[in-house]
Amino acid sequence: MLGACVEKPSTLERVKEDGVLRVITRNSPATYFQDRNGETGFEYELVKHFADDLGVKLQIETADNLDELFDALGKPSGPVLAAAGLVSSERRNAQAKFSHPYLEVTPQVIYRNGRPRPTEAKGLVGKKIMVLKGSSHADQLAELKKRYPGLQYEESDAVEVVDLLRMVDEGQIDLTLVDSNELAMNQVYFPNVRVAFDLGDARDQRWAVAAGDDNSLLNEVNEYLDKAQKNGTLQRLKDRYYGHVDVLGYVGAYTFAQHLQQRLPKYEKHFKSYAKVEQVDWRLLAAIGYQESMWQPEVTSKTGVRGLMMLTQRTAQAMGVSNRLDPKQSIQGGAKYFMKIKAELADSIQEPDRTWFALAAYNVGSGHLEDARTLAKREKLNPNKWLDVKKMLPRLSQKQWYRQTKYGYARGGEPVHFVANIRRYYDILTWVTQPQLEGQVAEGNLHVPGVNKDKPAEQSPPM
Ligand code: BLG
Repeated sequence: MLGACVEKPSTLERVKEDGVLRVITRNSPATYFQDRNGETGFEYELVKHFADDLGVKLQIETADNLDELFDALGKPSGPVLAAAGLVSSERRNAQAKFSHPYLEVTPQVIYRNGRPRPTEAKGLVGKKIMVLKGSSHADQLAELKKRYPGLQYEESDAVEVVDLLRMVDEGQIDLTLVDSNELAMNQVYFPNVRVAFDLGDARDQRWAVAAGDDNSLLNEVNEYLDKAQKNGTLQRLKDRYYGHVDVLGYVGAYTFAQHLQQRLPKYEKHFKSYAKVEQVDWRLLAAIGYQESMWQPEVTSKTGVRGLMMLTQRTAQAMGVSNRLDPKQSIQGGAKYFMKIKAELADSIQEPDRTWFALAAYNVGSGHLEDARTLAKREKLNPNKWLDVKKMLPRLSQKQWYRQTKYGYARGGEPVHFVANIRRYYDILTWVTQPQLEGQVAEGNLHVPGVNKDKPAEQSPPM
């Protein structure tokens, strides 16, 4: 009988034959959620790169809690890989085999600003604490309870990390435990949550295959993760999803969260209506407005530039703005000016760099930006790439360089920060706001991805 001597295909062979990689994850901002462009999230993007690398489609499935996730992974007809911010532990090693690490996270105790702040494990006793059921944080608390029998906590499978943070933010519970990356991403929604202290050492997140699985897929995963580490893919993802607290600082991140709730709703309709007129994403205009004035219509810079979108007198005149302090006019003028200078950029500059160049020109002027492009050419750098031109811009404030340029001295460092900050605000705004639907100009549509109402279908259609 021929069949008897044919070996069972390995998991990797099966994946390649089927042309589909079935991955189980969790629906949360730090893993997988839906935004304006459809499916997104740190785990999603990384695992999508991996599926592309294998040349197969990705099929995402979601589990409601971690116990369910490991159960599904163990089933013969189940998903073959788990990518869900998992940390290996002795208990889990019986259920799964873990990959090389891709992200280091620290468990953090979270409290509400203004309430008593515990600074060590002992301080958890007597507090109302909730964590995710089956999480590594629940394991940590179980371990601590041996030392502090008075410690009480609730494990819930009815909530997600965002719910836990909201409960702390609103004062329904005193404390929770989340990983540093989850806090980094969610800080912008919850202005009152703060880190009390790190509970234990940093730990590595890893993907997992079922314990009983052969090693074919795991080996492939490991090779891929090593490659993503070396070629910068991982770093780029980390920076996009978790880097904004590093860039803005904790104070900046919660200040932004506060302003998002208190200030943006007043101007959202203007951003949307002029974005529609100028055919630009309203959230990019809002990000410019935040960088310029923190959404304050009456500010004036040391150099006399004024208003929500910080127009110079000359720009205001050219754009037909009679009162720079009128937020509506300022947004209208800013939007129009931004699109005008963008349209005037050289055709050789492609998106997304084109947007970053236009932002730089908004801040430093098109002439100075052109000077920086010329310096880039002289240095054999690419004058059409933002990464290269931004290295040249700071030279415009050094005499040895600016005296060789057409337009001379400029505060060249400013547009570099300007663009970096706006990109950061724009990223955050795209996570926390709904896309603008055709013809719709609605106010106050802030939302938090990962909460149940946004839950995507259990089985996503193949892409
Ligand atoms: C920009 C103008 C550009 C102008 C450049 O200055 O203002 N942009 C706007 O008005 C929207 O038009 O280019 S030029 O016309 O080609 O010369 C250069 O002059 C504004 C910048 C200046 C900046 N903020 C928008 O980003 C600013 O105020 N910097 C000073 C900050 S402080 O006073 O040191 O705090």
